[in-house]
Amino acid sequence: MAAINEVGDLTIEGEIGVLTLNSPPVNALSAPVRTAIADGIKQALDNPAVKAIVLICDGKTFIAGADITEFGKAPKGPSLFDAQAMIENASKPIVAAIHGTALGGGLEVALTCHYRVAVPSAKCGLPEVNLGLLPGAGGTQRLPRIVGPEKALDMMTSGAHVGAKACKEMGLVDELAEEGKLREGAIAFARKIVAEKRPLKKVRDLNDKVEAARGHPEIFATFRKANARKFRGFLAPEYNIQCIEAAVNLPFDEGIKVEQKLFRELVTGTQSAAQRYVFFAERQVWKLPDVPAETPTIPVNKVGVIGAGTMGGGISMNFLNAGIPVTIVETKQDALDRGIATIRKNYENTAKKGRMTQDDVEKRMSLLKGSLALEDLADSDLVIEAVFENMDIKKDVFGKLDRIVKQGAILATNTSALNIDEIATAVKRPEAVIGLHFFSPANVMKLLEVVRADKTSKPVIATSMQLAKKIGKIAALVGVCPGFVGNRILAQRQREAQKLILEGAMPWDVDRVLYDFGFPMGPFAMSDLAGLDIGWSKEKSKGETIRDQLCEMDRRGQKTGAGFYDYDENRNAKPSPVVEKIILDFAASKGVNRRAISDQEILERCLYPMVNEGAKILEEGKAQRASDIDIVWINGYGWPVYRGGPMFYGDTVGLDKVLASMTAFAAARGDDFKPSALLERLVVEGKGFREL
Ligand code: 3H9
Repeated sequence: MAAINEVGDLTIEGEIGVLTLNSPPVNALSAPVRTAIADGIKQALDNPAVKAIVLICDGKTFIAGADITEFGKAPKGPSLFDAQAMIENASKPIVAAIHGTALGGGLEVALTCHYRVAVPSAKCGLPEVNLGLLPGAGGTQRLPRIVGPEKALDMMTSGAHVGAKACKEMGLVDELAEEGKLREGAIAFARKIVAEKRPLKKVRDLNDKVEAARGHPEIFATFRKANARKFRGFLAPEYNIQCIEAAVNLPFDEGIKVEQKLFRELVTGTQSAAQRYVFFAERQVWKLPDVPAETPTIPVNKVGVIGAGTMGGGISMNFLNAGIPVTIVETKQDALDRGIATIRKNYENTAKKGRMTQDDVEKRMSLLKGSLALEDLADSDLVIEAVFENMDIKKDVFGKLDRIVKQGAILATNTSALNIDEIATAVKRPEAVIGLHFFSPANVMKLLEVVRADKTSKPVIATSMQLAKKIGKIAALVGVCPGFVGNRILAQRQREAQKLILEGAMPWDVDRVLYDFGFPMGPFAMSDLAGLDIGWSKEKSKGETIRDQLCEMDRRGQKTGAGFYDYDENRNAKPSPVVEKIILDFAASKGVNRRAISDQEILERCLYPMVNEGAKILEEGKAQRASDIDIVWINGYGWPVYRGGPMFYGDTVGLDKVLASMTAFAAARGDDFKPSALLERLVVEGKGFREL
């Protein structure tokens, strides 16, 4: 074996040269990897004994793409294009041998090879779209030439990782090797190519499929229309589509020019910067500086859930889906029956949509036990309480759990607002108490806030994070404070939204601005969806707020056909003249002189206090890092991923600008806008949150 460099080796096996890359963790196309490819291929081509070349990777995967950390830095070593040109124009056949994932630039390298062999467990994909990019190494022109424009549209705009068998069916993979025997299989395949004198197949020369689509612009029009909602606000899906159009309508080299131009636009733009940042933030969030990876964890084989309402039921489903038995406890038989029936109905609905078999439904339901006695939770490894949000009730439940549940178990609360340190005073083992704040619907929403209290032990934290991963959540570790991270920041936006409609805007103005920013809906549409009467009581209501007045008129949101908006029978929202009058009368009664409010003011008033609150959270150490706050807002509150979360957004706007606006607002409107000390310090230092 001859080393090419620190990440590449060339071995000669009879007439086959095997170029092996080994650059953990994912063989990304860093400068040394590109060098190893270019130099390794050259050596193999120069060696007269070699008749064909296999390109293979060590470690857990084939090349998983360009090295994302290199974007924006000065280029080093041979370009990817140079390495690919050497492969594609080689005088000897080159076979890509794929295991793990051939993604992005990795698949683009494989597409310049003359043949591709993969093990059945391998997956191929062009996931650049999820980084706000498009495949910028010829993938947009080569993939449609192999799989056809329709499949390329699906793959490139979803970023899906497609299994090797499906790849074989669509011609992306030429042969499947036996699992675990990729090297032998690829070498045997290469020998066969040589023996049969098969041609050097260049994907760039395959034109049948793109030519067949030429003159059919409806392929693209239909696709755009069908996905308009999904792609709203994102640049990358549209740019990917335009590249495939170019592949269909232009010669290969012209298509590459379109790809290059659009790639450059994306890679230098703010959307991709945000999406790349989120990629790393999603991985960073699991790392806990003071809870090292080797912290012992508690085996969780049995879960107890208290409360069979919407939240308790949703929480239970997460564990059932992961094959962990759940005992759910209620106080009344009918509530228990209703809760269990709802879980079954949810599963049956999934089965009806074909996303689960009836057998899967029964398997999950067989893991679920209902009970009216807390004593049945005695041998649970984890108990999650999801009862009414009332401190006395919660403390009472925890006091009982302390007496009943075995030592060593985790005692968790799903509270979204109450002080977990206080809840922990109800037990003699506060180190076992933690907050697991699920978001509704708990079986669907990705976010889990793991709330560490003062005395929570490290094994309890480590286990909670590990469990979150097991049930498919993205978890952020946060500290105890009112509303924790997510709702605490939300409160800022809600307060300003309410003030804005008093001062001069209408709910639909505020909603439109935030919708156009990229949120799935604005705060008033969200209130209508959730129900205006959450936390409202008819008996106590004195018409003191606009919400009180709406609820008193039975305008309680979508469910009553009216709230901040009027709704038709299909739940389409229309601005409401009734609400407009209520707001105007209300403002008049408070002596407010309403004025025209610009969209820019709405945006800044709603968003900058969120950035500022995030800074306070960091100052107080209630979140570990700015990017964790962004993860919370992207996964729990629909912050558009292409804007990177509130903290990234603050950096993008410029913290000096945020501070200037906050200071001006504070002068005119008081302490709600008081800038945080951290924000002020960062501006003085000329830094952003990302440099913390
Ligand atoms: C591209 O190719 C552009 C081209 O078209 C054009 C070029 C001109 N770069 O996810 P994991 C790190 S764009 C740098 O936890 P898994 C990751 O941060 C690229 N680093 O493992 C983590 O680091 P750490 C298109 C990368 O087994 C570690 O590797 N490709 C890259 O759960 C392990 O990652 C993609 O978008 C990278 N490309 O999943 C694929 N990838 O340990 C992106 C990973 O310090 N990657 N790292 O936290 C993935 O989807 C997953 O990492 C993969 C493995 C499925 C491969």
